[in-house]
Amino acid sequence: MGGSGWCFPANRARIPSYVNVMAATRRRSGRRRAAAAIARPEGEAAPMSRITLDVAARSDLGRVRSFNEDSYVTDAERGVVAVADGMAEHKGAEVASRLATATLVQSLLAGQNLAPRAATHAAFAAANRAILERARADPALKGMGTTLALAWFQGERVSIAHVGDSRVYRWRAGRLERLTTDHSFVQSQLAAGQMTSAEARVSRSRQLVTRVLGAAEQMAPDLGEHEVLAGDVYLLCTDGLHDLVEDGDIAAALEVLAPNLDLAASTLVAMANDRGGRDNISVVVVRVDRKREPRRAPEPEPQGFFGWLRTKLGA
Ligand SMILES: [Mn+2]
Repeated sequence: MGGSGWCFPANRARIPSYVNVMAATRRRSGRRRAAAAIARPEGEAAPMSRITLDVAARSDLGRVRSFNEDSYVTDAERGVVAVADGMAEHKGAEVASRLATATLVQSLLAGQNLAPRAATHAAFAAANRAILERARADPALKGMGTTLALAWFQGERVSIAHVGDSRVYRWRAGRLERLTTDHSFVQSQLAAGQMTSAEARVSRSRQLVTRVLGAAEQMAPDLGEHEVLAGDVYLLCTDGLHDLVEDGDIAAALEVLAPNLDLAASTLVAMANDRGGRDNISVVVVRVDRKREPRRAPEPEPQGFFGWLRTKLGA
C-alpha cells in the first residue's frame, strides 16, 4: 500500500495518536460507525461480519443554484448508502430525489430475504413507481425524475446499482476506480467514439441524462457486485462533484484524507465550490475497516502477600 498503509488496522495500532484523533472526530461529528448488516437468502449461512463501515456525507447547494435538489441516505447499520440528483420539467426535482432515497431504503429492508440482486432490482422498481405515482397524484410534479446510485454492503460483498449520472467510485490501494458508467448523452458519445474525453468535459450537453427514475414504467438499474476489502474507500457523488473535480483530484483527496472521512467529504465539496459550484454537490464516503478484536480483560492485580510473591517469582 506504500504511503497509504494507514488504512489497515495493523499499521494503525502503531499510531495511537491517530486512533485518538479519530475517536474524537467521531464523537464531535456523530458520524456513524457500524458493522455492516448481512442480508442473505434464507437457508444460506450468514458469515461472521468481519468488517465495519465508517460513513460521512455532505450535500451542498453549490454557488449558483437556489435549491438543493440532491438527496442522500446513509444507514451504516444496515450497510446502505445512496445519492440521488432530482430533475423536473416544472417542479418537484427535490421531491423525486427524496422519494427515491427513502423508498429505496424501505424496499431494501422489506426485501431482506431476497438475494441482493433481486432485492436491489425490486428497490429501484419501487422507487420508480413511487415517483410516477406521486406525479400522477399531483400534476404540478409531472415530469419529475431523479438519478439514483446505491452501494449496499453485505458482509464482504457490496452491491452497486445506479440509474443516471450519479457515480460510485472505489479507492483501493492508491487507485481510484469508477464502478458505474454514466447513463448520459456524453457517455454514449464517448463509447461510440464520437467524442473525446477532452470534448466531453466541456460539452454543453454534459447535463443530459439518458436514464432516470420517474421517466417510464420500467426503469432497470445497472447492477454490479464486488468484493469488499479492508481499507477500501467508496465515494458516491452527484455530477455537481464529478463535473468539476477530475478523477485525479478526487483520488488525491481520498488518498490524503481517508483517515478523516468528515474532512474528506467537506474537502470534496469545497473543491467543487472552488471550481465554480455550478450545481448541487452531494458526496457520501464510506471507509471499510476490519472489525477490531475485543480487548481481553486485564489480568487482575495480584492480591496480598502471595500475590506479591507470585509477581516476584514471575509465576
Ligand atoms: Mn446535478
